[in-house]
Formats: sequence, structure tokens, C-alpha cells
Amino acid sequence: RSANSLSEARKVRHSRPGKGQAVRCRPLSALQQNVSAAAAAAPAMEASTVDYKHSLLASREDYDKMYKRSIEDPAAFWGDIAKGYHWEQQWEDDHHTHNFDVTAGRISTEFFKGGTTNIAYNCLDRHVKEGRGDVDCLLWEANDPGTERRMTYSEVLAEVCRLANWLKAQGIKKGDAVAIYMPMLCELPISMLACARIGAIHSVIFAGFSPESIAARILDCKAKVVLAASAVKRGKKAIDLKSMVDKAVGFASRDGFEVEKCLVCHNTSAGGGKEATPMKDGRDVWWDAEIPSHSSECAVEWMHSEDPLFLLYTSGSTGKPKGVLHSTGGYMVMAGTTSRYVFDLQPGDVYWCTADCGWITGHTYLTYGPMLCGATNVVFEGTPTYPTPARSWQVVDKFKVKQYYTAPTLIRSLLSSGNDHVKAHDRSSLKILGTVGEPINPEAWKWYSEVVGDGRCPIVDTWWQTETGAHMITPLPGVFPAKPGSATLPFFGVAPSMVNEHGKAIEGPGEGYLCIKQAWPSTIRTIYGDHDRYETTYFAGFKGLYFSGDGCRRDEDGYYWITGRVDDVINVSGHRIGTAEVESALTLHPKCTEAAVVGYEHPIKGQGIYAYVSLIEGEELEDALKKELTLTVRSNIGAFAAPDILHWAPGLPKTRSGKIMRRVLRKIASKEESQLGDTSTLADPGVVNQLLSNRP
Ligand code: 6R9
Repeated sequence: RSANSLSEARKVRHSRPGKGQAVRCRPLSALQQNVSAAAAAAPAMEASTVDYKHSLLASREDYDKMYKRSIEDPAAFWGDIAKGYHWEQQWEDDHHTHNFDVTAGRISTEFFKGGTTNIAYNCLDRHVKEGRGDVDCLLWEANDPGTERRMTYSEVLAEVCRLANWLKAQGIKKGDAVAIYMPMLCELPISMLACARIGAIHSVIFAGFSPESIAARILDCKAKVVLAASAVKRGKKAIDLKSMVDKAVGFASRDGFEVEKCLVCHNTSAGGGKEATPMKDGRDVWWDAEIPSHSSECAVEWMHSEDPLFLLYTSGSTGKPKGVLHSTGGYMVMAGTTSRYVFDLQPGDVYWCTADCGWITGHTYLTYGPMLCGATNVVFEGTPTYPTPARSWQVVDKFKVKQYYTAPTLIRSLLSSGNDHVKAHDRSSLKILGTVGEPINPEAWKWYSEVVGDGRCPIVDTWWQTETGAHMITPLPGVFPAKPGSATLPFFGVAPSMVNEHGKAIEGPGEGYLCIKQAWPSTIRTIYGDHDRYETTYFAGFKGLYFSGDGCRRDEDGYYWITGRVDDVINVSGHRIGTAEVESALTLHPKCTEAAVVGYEHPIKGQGIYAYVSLIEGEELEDALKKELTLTVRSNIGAFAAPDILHWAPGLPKTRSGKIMRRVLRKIASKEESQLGDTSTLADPGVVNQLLSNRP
């Protein structure tokens, strides 16, 4: 890790001390050597245009004009857009302020100050009131082919109200946190919307996290109520979810916090009767026993624009996962607007986002954004390659999906199964194809465009983050040409700044750290319970800027090419994993004294997890111990964070001041030991040869 932004950050922090560590990032020269294929390919100038007529924007000039206004006068621009939503109380003229400069006081963002609204009302009631109640809202497809469920907007509204009334009956009120641990059932978005309706802050925990991780999240926001499901089947495997919740609730109790109620949805598609799920008297109740008796009407809680909407925990380069907090008005407007423009979504469009609601994509582009647009959402419980790689296209054909949104990792995995499974199914309903989560390599991009889209669907490669809440840099279909591997141009209201290690803006083409200069409506408002950490993580690195943690390149046309994380975050199949989290999980094993985790290029997942482990005297890394270490990570974080490769490290390469030289570890992991660079500052240079002779 270089001294680059650290010295800068220290200077900034000096005048405004904060807890935690300032942003740390790799020097730019490292970008070239340690990024995915998208970045490795020279910024191809070839542009790709397919014939698509956007329903709102006729040309690049339209975009340019709107973009200019959105940056020069964000208050007026977003004010005009926000009029398309229901506000119970109009915001003030002077509704938008922000400060991104840590030396100028508290970091803050405000949009639509003085206004009150409710996002669940805008997602549901508004459509029902305007006569779209009979439009399908959710089209649910179970893990096993053959089971589906349809719910109209009116039906979803009624179920949301029933659950909202149940939550109120448990004493949940505006500002209380509610934890949700569910697989992709209709009840998951319904749970989120029920919380939003009464002003409760939902915290969705991906149903792949371990009991320890669930407990940490419940404890951090003091969620007295947990909404859960009995089980889930993913592919051939049935997973008991309720027992995870039970363990988590037990851990929370050990730490002095009692969960009072757990509402359990019986997932019949996972097989097994209710008797398979142990229920604790007084605490655990069944959804189907409780909810139907509640009224299908529930008054809306009008929320101030800056009232919190939800919490979502995400990994950073240091410490425990952070509770990213989004507020109501700005998030709503940006979620709806990006969905409308980027997917060209209109009421009744059948849209499929393959993300799980446990991640931000499932929040903004499965639940809120598409419902704000009145779209029909496919909710898919299973794995898109089960029972065969053709499953995705069968679902597309069955529901006549128009916009399809997925992650590069799935595209690469489908590509590796050949074209027959795609060609065998009718995809003529498809109009727009989206990707998110990690850089997409041009090869996968082209396959997606040419094979899946038959060369007639624009590809939208959308760059954004949990913290940004909504799309930030993204193509607009049919408005300007795309380039395979580029996220192209900023969305309205987004002002990127590409800076060098000193925080100096780079103009024109070049390469740098990707920052944002001014607040956009869905800016992360704080890290729950730790505003200091929020300021140091995102704003202390480069003065006056939000730092994304990503590197990027900009070409002659002003197009952005995201090169991947420059901090200690690895992106595995589009899931963010902090190396520090995996390291501390590994060292929980009594035989592991130290661990160092880096990412390496993986053909399907984008990045894989490569863990170097030091063991207690006399131990060697045998298969049994490898299994135990993997299990330790699975049970402390979740299966998705398990290392792909474990490498025994009798010693780790450290500087004389004791810092692990991860640059060296990355080179060894990627088998580029000929490019180790300067290792003269290592306390014990012999360690490197030891590692090389020890390759797993
Ligand atoms: C939405 C989401 C955010 C990180 C982000 C970046 C990577 C997301 C990308 C992309 C290249 C894209 N990322 N979209 N990289 N091109 N289109 O994924 O949020 O889970 O918070 O991850 O994902 O590295 O910083 P999140």
C-alpha cells in the first residue's frame, strides 16, 4: 500500500479528527496489473449502436442538455422530476444542500427538505389509484420449474398493509429497525414495503449469511422483530433458514439483546411440512397463521424526505461491515428515475432483475425502482443455471421478459455452456439487457449482445454501489452508442471526478481514482451509528470528494471504464467481500495465527479469494485443516466468502514496520512472480521464496 492518499487524508483529518482509518488505496500503477479483463483490454474505441428508440430521449443532445442542467442546478432539475411522484407535503424551494468537504464541517446531503412522502405509497397505492391495480406486480418463479405465483398491484398492496398492521401490533413504529432474512419469495419485497409503509427501517440480510453475521446485524440496529422464512431450495440443495435465525437470535441474546418476535413464512417450495421447523413459544409465529387476520388497509406514515428508509450492511476495506443508510425522498426519486431512463421502464413492462433482495441491486432494481415505474417484476427463487443453463431463457420466454438485468459472472458462466441453450428458446420479447456488479469483459459483453440479444438489444453496463443507491455511470439505451466493457457516461446529477493520488483532478483521457464531486439524490447519508466512520471512509481520502474505492479510465470520448476496486475489497461474483473480514474469520481458528487475503482473477467469478495462512508451530496445511479453515469462514461470514485457494505461509512478506506487502501476495497469487517489483524493503526477503516453493 502506498503513501499516496494517506498523507492527504491525514492532513484533512488533522483539522477534523474522526474515528477509524482513512481511506487506503493501491497506487494507480498497480491497477494495470491487478484488474479484470475489462480493464486489461485497451479502451477499445469501437462503439456499438443498435436500433433502439428511447421513449423519453430522442438523441445525445437531449441527454447533454438535461445532464448540464442537472449538474448546474440540481435543486431545480430534481425538483421537476420529483413532481412525478406523490408528495403529501411539497418540499421547500430551497430544498437541496450538501457538504462533501470534511474541513468545512459535517458531511451532509439533503434533498427535498420540508417535503413528506412515502415510497411504499408511490410504489403501490399510486398505481392502484390511477387504475393500474390489476396489472401484475410480481411474477414469482420457484426454484423447481413448474411452480409460479402471480400477484397484482392491488394484491401486493393488500398484503403489504396486512403485514404493516401486524408490525404495528408488535409495537413497531416509525424509526424502529426490522431485520429481514428471507429467500426470494414474494414475501421479501412485501416485507420491505410493509416496513417502508409505517416508517420502520428495514435491514435485509442476504439469506446466505451465517448466524454470526445475522446476529451482528441484528445487534447493530437493535432489531426487535425478525421477518424470516422456514427454508429455501437453491438448485438441488434445501437449506434450513429458520435454524440460522434461531442461532443468530441466541448469539444476540448472549450479547444482551432479545429479539421479541420472529414471523416465519412457510416456504412450501422448499419441501417439508411445518413440523420440520422448530418454533419457540411466544417468540416465533407463522406468517399464514397471523397475517390473514389483519386488515388489508393501513394508513401510510408520511415520512420527511430525510427520514431513514433502510439500512444495508456492506463490506469495506477495514473493520466490520458498515450499515449503509439511505433516506426516503432522494432515494425514491433517483431509484425511480434511473429505472425509467436506464431500462426505459414503463407500466406493465415485464422486467427481470436476477439479483437477490439481500443486496442493493435487489433493493433498488427489483423492489423500489421498477415498482415506482409500475413494472411487472419477475421474482426468481432459484439459481439461473438450474436445472440446466437454459433456465434463464425458459423464464424469459414464459413471462415474455422485456428488460433483463444480471451480473457478468452469470453471463460468463452461461457463455461457457455454449450457445445452444440460448438459441433453443425464443428471446424476441427482450428489448434491453443490463449488467451490474463488476467490470464486464468485452468478450462476455459481446456474447451477451450478439447471442442473448441477437444483436438487437442495447446493453446497459451500469456502474454504481450500495452507497450510491442507484445507477451512477451508465449507458442510456438508444441515446448514445455503447462500447463493450465501458459503463459510458454519468447519469443525470452525477458529477464524476477522476483524480490522481494527490486528489488532483485529471482532465481529459487518463486513468485515476473515481470520485464524485457533488451530492446526488440517493447519496449514502451516513453509516448507521457511526458518522465519523462515514466521513473517514468516503470523504477523508480526497478533499471535497466522495471516493468510491474504484479505479477508472476515461477515454477520448469521455467514456468511463471501471477498472475495479483499489482498496482491500474483493468482488466475488459481484459480491463485495472485505479482505479484513475473511482474515479475521480465518484467525478465529485456533491453529491459524495470521492470515492475509487477496483477490486473484477468476474466469467465472471475476475475482476469487486467495488466502495465505500462517499456522501454529508444528502444523502443516493438510486437507483436513483446509476444510476446517473453510468451515470457519463459512460459519462466521457465509458460504460465499469461503476462500477458493488456501496457501500455507510459514511467514508473510512484511515491511520492517510490520505491514504486510499485499502487492507481493497479489503477484504470487496471480502467478506473476517475475513482476514482484521492489522487495528490498521487506524485513525478511527470504519469505518470498518460501512462499513460491510452497504453492498449493
Ligand atoms: C451495485 C453493486 C459496488 C462495487 C463497485 C465496483 C463494482 C458495480 C459495476 C462495477 C464495474 C460495473 N461494480 N457495478 N464495476 N462495472 N458496472 O454492485 O453494489 O455490491 O456495493 O458493489 O461493485 O467495484 O465499487 P455493491
